Amino acid sequence: TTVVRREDYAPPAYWIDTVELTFDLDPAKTRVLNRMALRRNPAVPAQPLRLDGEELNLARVLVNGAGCSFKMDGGQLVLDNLPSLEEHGDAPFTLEIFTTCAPEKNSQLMGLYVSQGTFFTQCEAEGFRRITYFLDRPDVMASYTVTLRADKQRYPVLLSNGNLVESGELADGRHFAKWVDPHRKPCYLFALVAGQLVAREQRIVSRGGQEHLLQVYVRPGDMDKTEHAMNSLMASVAWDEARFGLPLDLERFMIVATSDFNMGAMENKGLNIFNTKYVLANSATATDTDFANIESVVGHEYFHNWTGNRVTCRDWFQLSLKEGLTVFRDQEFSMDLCAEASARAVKRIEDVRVLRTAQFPEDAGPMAHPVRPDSYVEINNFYTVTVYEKGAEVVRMMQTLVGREGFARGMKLYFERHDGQAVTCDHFAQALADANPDSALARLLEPFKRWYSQAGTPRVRAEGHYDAAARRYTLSLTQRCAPTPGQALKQPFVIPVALGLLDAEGRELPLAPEQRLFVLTEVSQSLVFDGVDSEPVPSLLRGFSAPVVLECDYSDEQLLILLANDSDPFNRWEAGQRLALRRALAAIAAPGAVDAPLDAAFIEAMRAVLRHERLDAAFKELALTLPSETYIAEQLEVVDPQRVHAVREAMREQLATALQADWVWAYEAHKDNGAYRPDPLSAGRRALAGLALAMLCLQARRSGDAVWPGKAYQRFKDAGNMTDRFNALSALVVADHPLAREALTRFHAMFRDEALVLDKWFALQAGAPDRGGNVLPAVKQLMAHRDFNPRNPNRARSVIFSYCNANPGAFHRADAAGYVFWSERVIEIDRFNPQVAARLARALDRWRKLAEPYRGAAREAIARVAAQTELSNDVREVVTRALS
Ligand code: B3K
Ligand code: ZN
Repeated sequence: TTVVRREDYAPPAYWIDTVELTFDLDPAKTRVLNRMALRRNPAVPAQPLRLDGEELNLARVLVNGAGCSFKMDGGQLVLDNLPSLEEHGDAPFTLEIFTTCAPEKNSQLMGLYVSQGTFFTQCEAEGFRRITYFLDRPDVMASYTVTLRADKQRYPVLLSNGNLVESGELADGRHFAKWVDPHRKPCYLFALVAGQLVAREQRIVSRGGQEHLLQVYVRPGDMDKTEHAMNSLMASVAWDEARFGLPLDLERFMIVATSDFNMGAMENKGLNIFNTKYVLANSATATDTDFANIESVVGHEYFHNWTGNRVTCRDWFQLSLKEGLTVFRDQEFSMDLCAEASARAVKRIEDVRVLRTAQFPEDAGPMAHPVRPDSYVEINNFYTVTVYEKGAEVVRMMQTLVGREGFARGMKLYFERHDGQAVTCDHFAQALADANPDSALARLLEPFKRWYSQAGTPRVRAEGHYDAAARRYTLSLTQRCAPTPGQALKQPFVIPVALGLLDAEGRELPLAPEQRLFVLTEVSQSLVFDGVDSEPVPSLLRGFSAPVVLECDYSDEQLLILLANDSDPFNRWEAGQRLALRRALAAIAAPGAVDAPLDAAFIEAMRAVLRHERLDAAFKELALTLPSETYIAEQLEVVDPQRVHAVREAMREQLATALQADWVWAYEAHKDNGAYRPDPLSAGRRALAGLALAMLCLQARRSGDAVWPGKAYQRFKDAGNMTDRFNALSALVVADHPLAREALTRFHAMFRDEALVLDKWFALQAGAPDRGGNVLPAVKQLMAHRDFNPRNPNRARSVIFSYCNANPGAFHRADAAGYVFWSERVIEIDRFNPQVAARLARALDRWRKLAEPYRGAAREAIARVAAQTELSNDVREVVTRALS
């Protein structure tokens, strides 16, 4: 294994100007002719040409049409006799390379592979080298012409990037299509698709009057699930034009769905390839969450067309240049599509919840890395929540520092300067600062960029002091950040703290605009507010203005004031989470058996939120959902996962029982039966009705009441959409009611031909609350089910990841059986799909925090994986870091 370091970056020794690819597609043996025009990069000392390749069979190499000598070195094809190496030999030259590969044997799903009889490609980050020998690095940008040849019956649709310029018949029932991409691009954005597909089409006219053809390609039976993806695509095109003045730069924009895909989707130029999970939806098969995810992933990939494709990354360390920025853009897009301000806030809370439950643990664990990493063994391991979600928060902080208009100005300058280039995160930050010379960002640019270079989640401690005689309130803020691998000491971060002050009645105190945003730049700073008549309650980090942990010794009374009154919906929700967390931590620390962790004041506060007349349903659902086990565990030095699970379950049962009548009201008042629309408002009503039903079934489990499980079963059968149906099914499964079995059987029978729905069926069972260790045996049974197939990433995730990564109460078993299962699956999956295996390997990242006997057993399980001689770089890097 070799470590790649950011500081070792060197520009390429050659440029590739044009690429002509010709494919003879055959699942067993595809022939690829790659004809390139190259020239030496005069800025770099003359040296041999080294082309990357992986699992290719090389047939022939021609330079300027003639045979030439070459050698192989660690997978690379090395040409040291090139004309341009001779003196004054800087003239362009052509290189033709003939190779073959075996797409049907490609189980890694990187490069060219076959899924259900259709050819697909995935090249990011380094998959293009599995298609042909190339300078497989993002700073080499070329113009592509692609000819696809294949059997016409089996592969009637032949797609690649750009525009179709020619197509026709060939001998022997074969046909061809020739595509020209008008834009230069790095090879990771190359794509081809060939198979039996149908397309939903939509013609649109952009603001500038240009016409475009939008297409969503799916398998013939799935046409009835493409409307939402197309609507999302049209909304994305309109939004990028309206908000950033960025138009669609292609005549044709295609999305193609495949059921075998390692991640969510891929932004290949003009030919996005998607996991079916993020394309296919109708009200009968997809939940509100699916609809929302499709909207944001379609948006995300579309927005990459500018942030990623027009301006790309110089090297893979700059990944967040495109990913952080594009996540920020898709989050803003989803928020801007919300008609109501309350729905925007709900989206923000959901995004922060992801950050805190997934990224904060990453930042505190063995895989912690800066938003711009300094080194990697396998780049695929660095498509992380840090690079994506924390990266998006870094961009959002910049917007906070320059304002929304200033940010739009900065984006404009960024494209003026860098369109068509491969650049670094510094270029982006510099453009934002230069476009806003009077802003705090311009003043603080260098220290601000520590967000890119320092890993770890800063903790900000806030302490308020009220001086009644002087009518003065002083707030002192202190920051610190724990060491992370390779970074013992940290410089202070630039932390924008949006804030407000409330009086004891919950009224907002008037503050000047500059007082509402404080930028913390030192280790410790104080803010003074004069003319304050009584001790205020500070509302800090409004809207989650920075990705930090805020420590503040609020009293319960203060939190109750914030929960009931804060004008900032995020902090209103946060106050409720703090109250719940405080109770959870107390019950975890208390000796003896878990006993009623919740007190009357908390329960009454929750009742007031649930019954509130003006709060909307989506917010109520979030506020009444307790912090996750993962989030609770992160607050502890030493974690006993069973104790955490027991406490949280006890809290849920208490809420279910104490608010029984309120849950009945909530269910009856929010279970609409009208036509389904996936808008945030009605989705919020369904979410609250779903939570209420789950609580009612949980309560029934304790009381032995049969009415609510019966109603849930009825609801399950009669539901007019998947959200309501699945929520009812889930309520029965989570309550472990005898009717759950029957409902599961029925559900499977109803959707036996809907792969994405079966994924839900598997995931629900593998993620169910553990009762006396019953989940692991159930998971093993699910793996023996005829519909289980570990080689399909969605299916593997729905069973194995739902258990190992998303069900801590069932996974962390005192008998270590969960860990043994995990190690077996990591080793097994690694043999055919290292990327998926490496994700699974991350399930034990936080093993050092575990109490015994979990800690020792987890360590052993990781060591067992590490002891394998035949491990991929992907898994090797994860387990090595976990043990170091
Ligand atoms: N850029 C791709 C991710 C590729 C992952 C490669 N291991 C999807 C996205 O972020 O939009
Ligand atoms: Zn992306």
